[in-house]
Amino acid sequence: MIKYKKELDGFESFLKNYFSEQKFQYNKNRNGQNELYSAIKYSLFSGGKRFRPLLSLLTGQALGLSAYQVYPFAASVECIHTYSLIHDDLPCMDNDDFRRGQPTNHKVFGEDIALLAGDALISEAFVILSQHYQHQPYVALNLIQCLGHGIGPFGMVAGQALDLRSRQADEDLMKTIHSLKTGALIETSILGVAKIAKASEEQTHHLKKYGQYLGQAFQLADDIHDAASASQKDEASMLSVYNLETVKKMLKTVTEKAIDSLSVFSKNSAMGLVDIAQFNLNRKK
Ligand code: GRG
Repeated sequence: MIKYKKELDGFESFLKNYFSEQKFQYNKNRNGQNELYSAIKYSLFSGGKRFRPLLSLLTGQALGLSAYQVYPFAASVECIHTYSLIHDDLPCMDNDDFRRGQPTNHKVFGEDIALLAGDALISEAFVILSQHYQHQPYVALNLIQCLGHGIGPFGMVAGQALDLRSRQADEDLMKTIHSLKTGALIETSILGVAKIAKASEEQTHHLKKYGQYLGQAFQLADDIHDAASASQKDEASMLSVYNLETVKKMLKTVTEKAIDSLSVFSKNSAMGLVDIAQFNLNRKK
């Protein structure tokens, strides 16, 4: 999203700095450790869109936060997203050889190191939160709980488990799978920022609705993209229930609903959240 280059560049610098700190410099004599750090960086810096971090930053703009207040949370979300992709690609899950046009993490580093790189990214996400928000312990605790809830047995991981065991899901089950597997982290990217900003109940309620619709829209855009690129996998897709035209209409409708949920915010403050919803509507990757 070229309009938000400044925001994305700022985030990229934060993430790069964090993962190039002394503690991530490896000792050349320690084989496993240097492979682990390389595997982490390989997937973290391999051309992801940074959709969720940008979403967090734009939520911050809607709530009057500076980018610096949001970077650490956005970084922790991107660590989690990256772990989920590394693990999802493993042979015991989706068994993919390529991601973002490059060999998957386990193809380069082996299954053992890829698994550990994912594990390490989960831990690091929580270290980032506790470290960067320690001057506001209540906020830090809220963020840790919010992220843990969004990605755990009541969120993303539950969605993955359901997806693995529901090969011919009906529409209702598919919506549940998508709202957990894809939607929960998208919603968390927004709700965590509401916690940093100590947003009002009313603001949080509307942001939650926006996040739920945007999560649905993101997954529909993903299904459409997979169909167009013939990369459809053995995963729940709305295209197994509806034809392409219908799924495109559904995407447009939920995008409009997402945007309508922002009515409590001024046009100016909500502009970024409207833009990112529209970006998703038209995205090609
Ligand atoms: C807990 C192992 C585990 C998995 C969680 C996220 C996930 C579930 C699986 C990934 C499979 C997948 C492709 C889901 C559809 C939605 C999605 C997360 C797409 C990829 O996200 P993008 O488009 O990726 O933001 P980039 O490459 O831009 O970072």
